[in-house]
Amino acid sequence: MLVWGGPTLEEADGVLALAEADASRITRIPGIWDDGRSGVGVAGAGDVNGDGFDDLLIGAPGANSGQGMAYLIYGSNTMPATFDLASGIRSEVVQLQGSAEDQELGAAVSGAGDVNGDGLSDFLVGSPRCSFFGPPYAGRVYLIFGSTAALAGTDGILALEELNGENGGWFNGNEPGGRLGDALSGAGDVNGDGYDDMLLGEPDFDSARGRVLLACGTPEYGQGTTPVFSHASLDYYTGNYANGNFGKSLSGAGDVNGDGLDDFIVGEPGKNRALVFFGNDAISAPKELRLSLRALGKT
Ligand SMILES: [Ca+2]
Ligand SMILES: [Ca+2]
Ligand SMILES: [Ca+2]
Ligand SMILES: [Ca+2]
Repeated sequence: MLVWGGPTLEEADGVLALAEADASRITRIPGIWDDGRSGVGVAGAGDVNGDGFDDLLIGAPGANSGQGMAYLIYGSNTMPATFDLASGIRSEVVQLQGSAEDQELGAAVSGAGDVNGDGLSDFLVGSPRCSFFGPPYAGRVYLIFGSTAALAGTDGILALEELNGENGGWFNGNEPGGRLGDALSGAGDVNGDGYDDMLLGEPDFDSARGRVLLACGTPEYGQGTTPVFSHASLDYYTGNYANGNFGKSLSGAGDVNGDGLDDFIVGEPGKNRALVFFGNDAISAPKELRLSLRALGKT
């Protein structure tokens, strides 16, 4: 369901009745698969193809017997009252299809901002039950780079296992059961280098203490020859409390403290709290900045 912004969004009584709203106000986007749970993941993607219209992401993690599907829908000024996802594939829609290892693909989707500085928005799709280690599930996050060229073949399907490092790739979780990709967000530019950064949640890591990986943007994204992005070079933040599920929810926060660097917020619902992390221009030096909350004295 997509609701158009505007100065008269609400009716006179302050209620926008969805059943009565016409195409000038709302576009409905039904899922394709009966048990697809389409809409578990939803996000704005930014302008991925550079046509001036911002684009949309929808995840349907129950689709295809739980393997999951995700859809990139290109924005336009001719969105109908009801958008037919299936017939849009090939033209206005890219269907993002995982490999056999993927499970719950699309449980989280997010715009990433422009991580490689080419002026086009990039985006993230999570597969938190991805089972390349076998169950229990380590998870995987796909990063796909914006392009003015077609992301998919003529069938409209982007087979994610065929990403090649130039058009995108993936981060694999490195702990069985960690559920990397259960939550995802663009972070803005937390280290002030001009490239947008990304937050990858891994909430069941280490007895569900949880972890958040911060993947900093770099012009090297899109120049690679392998689709597997290094997990080892990422900064990360770990929770300290078993079942705290640090990283179950997270979001870029903009510049909360006005220092010119973007900040981010992470939920730790099992500990009944949220934490704000402030941007730091030293972030991205590998290893040394693998900060645990304990190391920061923030237990
Ligand atoms: Ca667009
Ligand atoms: Ca980009
Ligand atoms: Ca950055
Ligand atoms: Ca800040």
